[in-house]
Amino acid sequence: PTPEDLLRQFKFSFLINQDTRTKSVNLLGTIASAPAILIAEKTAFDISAFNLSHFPAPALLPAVALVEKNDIYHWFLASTVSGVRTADALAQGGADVKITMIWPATEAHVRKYSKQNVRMVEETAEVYRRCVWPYVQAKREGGRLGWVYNILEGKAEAESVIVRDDDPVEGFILLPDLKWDRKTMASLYTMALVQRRDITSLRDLKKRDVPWLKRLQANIIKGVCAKYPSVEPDQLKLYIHYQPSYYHFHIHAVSVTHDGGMGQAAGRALLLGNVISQLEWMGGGEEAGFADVTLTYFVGEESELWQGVFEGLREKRNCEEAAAVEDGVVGDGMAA
Ligand code: M7G
Repeated sequence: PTPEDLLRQFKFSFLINQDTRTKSVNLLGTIASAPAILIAEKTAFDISAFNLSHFPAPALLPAVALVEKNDIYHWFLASTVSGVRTADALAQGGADVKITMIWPATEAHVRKYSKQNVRMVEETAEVYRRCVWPYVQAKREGGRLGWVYNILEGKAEAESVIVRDDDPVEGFILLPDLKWDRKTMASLYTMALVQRRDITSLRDLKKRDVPWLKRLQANIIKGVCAKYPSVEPDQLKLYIHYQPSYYHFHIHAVSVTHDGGMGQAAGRALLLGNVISQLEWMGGGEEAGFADVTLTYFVGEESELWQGVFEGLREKRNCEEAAAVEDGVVGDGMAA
């Protein structure tokens, strides 16, 4: 038999592994009674041969079903396979593509989703106060939090909410993240938006918030595990982004098996447990907190933060360093 014939004879026994990031499965089975392993991986979109202006050919998708819509964000499950034509077939696992539609998209969205170089930056407490805080404030006032307020006020995604606690101080709303297809448990991705509107990001957390953060941590874990009984507390990873894309404090609660790529990388994600411990052991009184420390992280060169703050600081530092070297050279010459 040809290798193709052998492949077709594969009899499936077990799924032995799954990778939600590479979208691959490792299957154990038999071919002609001998053990066989198949590693099946979805291929990357062919951006050369394919006419991308027609991808994913929405007009031609055999079936498409809206998962959720909030403000300018919409996400769908769809099928590119002609056999899957009905919403029922999609719901039964026939969807092979998840599509997020941002419409109407702003310039900032185009930048965020475009390929770009990435730079490490060091944000001191002073740089934060002087240069970054005005940017954060402008972002908060720029209407980018519409989708967050829709959720908090019950105007969007209300049916999907896992936990709703409306207490203005203690409260939070736990719900599936837009990134999750809501069916693959290995890539479970939820988020908790706090009711408080006075915390823009990690930078605003203080020692006095430790008890509140601990209660939040426990309640998020309890909420996810109650909703999805197959998940145990130590199978969840809780983290905070710095910088976040949206300046209303929120916590990500994700399956520990899911590889979240750059969004979980050092330089972007901080584990909630470590944040709490760092605050607890920080010197100073109750008002001490992350506003006082230097934070190192990465930013994209297309971001407003890079272009408006850090690129300029880098140029200034380079100039100062060049001047110092020059001074050094002149100094040495004179000494000789
Ligand atoms: P972030 O840390 O501010 O930035 O997280 P990131 O988007 O760069 O990760 C915001 C989180 O909110 C992300 O995980 C988004 O996928 C998620 N998210 C964004 N929007 C617009 C929505 C939405 O409308 N609904 C839900 N449920 N999640 C969203």
